[in-house]
Amino acid sequence: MAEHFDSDILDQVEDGLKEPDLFRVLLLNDDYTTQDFVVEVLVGIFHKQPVDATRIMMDVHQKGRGVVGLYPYDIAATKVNQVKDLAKMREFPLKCVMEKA
Ligand code: TYC
Repeated sequence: MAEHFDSDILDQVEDGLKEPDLFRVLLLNDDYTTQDFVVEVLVGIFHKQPVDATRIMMDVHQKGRGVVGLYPYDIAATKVNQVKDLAKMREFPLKCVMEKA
């Protein structure tokens, strides 16, 4: 009976329109990864404009970590893995992590 269900949950079941949970993807600073490589990652994997990529990279460089974007789980996990694979291939210790927003 409808009145026995939480109305938000009932609405979600009926219309199937629940927004996906979002995950923050963060880059961590280190002393060895080049600034150019971080900008390359932000442009190539996160589709940032070069001017925005440079600003984000400098923010991470100065503060130690920074949010790159908010994505549904599968997209966030794919981007974290792409950064990991590319950094390994280029022999940089760059770390990229995700956390529930
Ligand atoms: N700190 C690095 C350097 O000066 C640059 C850097 C920025 C590295 C952001 C990682 O997530 C990072 N070469």
